[in-house]
Amino acid sequence: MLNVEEQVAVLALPFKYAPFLESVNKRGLALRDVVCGTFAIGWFGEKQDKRLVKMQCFVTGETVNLYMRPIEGITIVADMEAVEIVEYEDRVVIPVPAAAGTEYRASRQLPPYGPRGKPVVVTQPEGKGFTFEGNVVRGYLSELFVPYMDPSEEWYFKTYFDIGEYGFGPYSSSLKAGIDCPHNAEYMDGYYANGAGSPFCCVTEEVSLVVRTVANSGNYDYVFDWEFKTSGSIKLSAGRTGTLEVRATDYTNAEQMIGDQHGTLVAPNTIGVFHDHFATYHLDLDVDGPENSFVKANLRTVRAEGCTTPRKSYWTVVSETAKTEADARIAHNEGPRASFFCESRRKTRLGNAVGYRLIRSGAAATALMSEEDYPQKRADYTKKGLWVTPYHKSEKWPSGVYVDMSHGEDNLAVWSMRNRSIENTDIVVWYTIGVHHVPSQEDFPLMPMLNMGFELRPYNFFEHNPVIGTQPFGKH
Ligand SMILES: [Cu+2]
Repeated sequence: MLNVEEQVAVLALPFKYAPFLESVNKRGLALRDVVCGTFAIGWFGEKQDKRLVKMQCFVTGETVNLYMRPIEGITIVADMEAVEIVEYEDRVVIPVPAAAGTEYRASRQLPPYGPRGKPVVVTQPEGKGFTFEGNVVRGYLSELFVPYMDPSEEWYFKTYFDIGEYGFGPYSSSLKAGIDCPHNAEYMDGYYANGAGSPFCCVTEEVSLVVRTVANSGNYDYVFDWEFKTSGSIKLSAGRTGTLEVRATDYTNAEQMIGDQHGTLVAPNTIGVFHDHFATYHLDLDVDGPENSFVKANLRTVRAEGCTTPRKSYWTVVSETAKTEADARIAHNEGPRASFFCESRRKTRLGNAVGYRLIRSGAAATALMSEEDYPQKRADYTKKGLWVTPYHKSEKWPSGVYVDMSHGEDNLAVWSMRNRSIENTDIVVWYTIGVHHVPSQEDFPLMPMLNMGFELRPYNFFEHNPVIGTQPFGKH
């Protein structure tokens, strides 16, 4: 992992490096307006004996939206141990996109303004309806793989493992009442090595209970919600907002762009590059105790032969309990299937196995890079949407422990090759929600929030609908 301190140390290097100063000068930019960022270099088959990182620089000047103003065409490689630039190339000069139109702060917008929203007030006249009492579910977001689809010199390596390479903890945002969470929310502090604690998690009631954290991953802001409903359902969502990662270009109109493209023209001289978001959740669900099994509820069409009615067909559920890991590696496009669920050996009074099911949402993209491509090897678990492993305390992060410059030798797909038994044991479900992001002009200069998620829902867990019998609001 790249820690904050070592990234800060190498980020000072370009400003003392003569060839870079010359590149800035050549482009007619003011050095005081230039800021740089560090980018994990990945692994592309080469032998590595140094901890290297690449840098890309941006121009601020009249805007705070520096991500919309990349300085293109320059490759800077730094050695993080030696804290020195070890490779530098200024390959091509491409215009830096203009600052005009990139401002997103409400206070800096100019007329004509859009319609004004009416105030919304959330009140709980009788106080909060919850108390904190230990853990409910052991689950967390374990990796976020974001590969970009531009194979050019300055972009090919941009295949981020946001959690394994950078971590989300150090980049968690302090949450502000009324902006990040409603006014009735309660906050919890987070603590990280090498970082000061700050409110990083809020809990709020909006009929259901929502636990929210926000992380800034470079240009992206991610909003992670766990919504606990009174029905026993848990909705997990990963919202994305912030700014696109854009590439500067000579193009000023989409009609000039012909041939194989790697993005959408979202502003003059600005291409929003195609990419994916694969968010992998580690879900250690203990449904009525740790010993669970994973069941696939497959739907099968049956021809209604020999029936006395005119119907020709119907579908039915053919359940299949996964015995080993291989039985539970599931691609998102496999089906048709009613659901997957984890069940315990305990039964309801009616004799159904007690369980929780996982309901997929529309965010079911799977990796489209070829299997021999290096970023894909490092994240080959993204070829499947769901994996089940027996719980093992060292298997926490699906892309491995040492993700920066990893070769894909220690990851979920590798562990799962042992094909261990997963029946009636403490199992972990690894579920990946995926989106292929084809940017559009609405994503500029700041993207509206896009949510992707899934739901964990009781499946014969209760004897009947648990909401029946709860008192309506305000009734005593
Ligand atoms: Cu995106």
